[in-house]
Amino acid sequence: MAPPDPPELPGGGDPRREGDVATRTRRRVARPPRFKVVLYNDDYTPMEFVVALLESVFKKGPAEATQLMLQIHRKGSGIAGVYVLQVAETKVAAVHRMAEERGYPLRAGVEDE
Ligand code: TYC
Repeated sequence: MAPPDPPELPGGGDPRREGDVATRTRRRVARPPRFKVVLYNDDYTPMEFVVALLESVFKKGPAEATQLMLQIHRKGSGIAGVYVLQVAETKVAAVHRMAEERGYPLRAGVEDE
């Protein structure tokens, strides 16, 4: 009969091959890099539009969306969310498309985490 599998441990190492907890290397893939989607303030985009966009595109609740919009309004920019690159770029494109449809100058961008 085969010996039972060793327990799963943080880091994913295999005790049968590594032997020592302190020197074990990762066996599984690394976490993919993540990117911030930054939203920028401007003087023309209506506050209600930014709140609605934070709810629909970035899945914020109404209270968090309102607070974040006000923070961007006061400080000049704010982080709408953190995502893998392809998702971050899709969110930025959605912001720009929705703003342009209504003639608003709202801008968003992707930054390294
Ligand atoms: N400053 C805008 C106004 O007073 C509101 C606003 C907030 C615009 C956040 C953009 O990312 C933004 N209507």
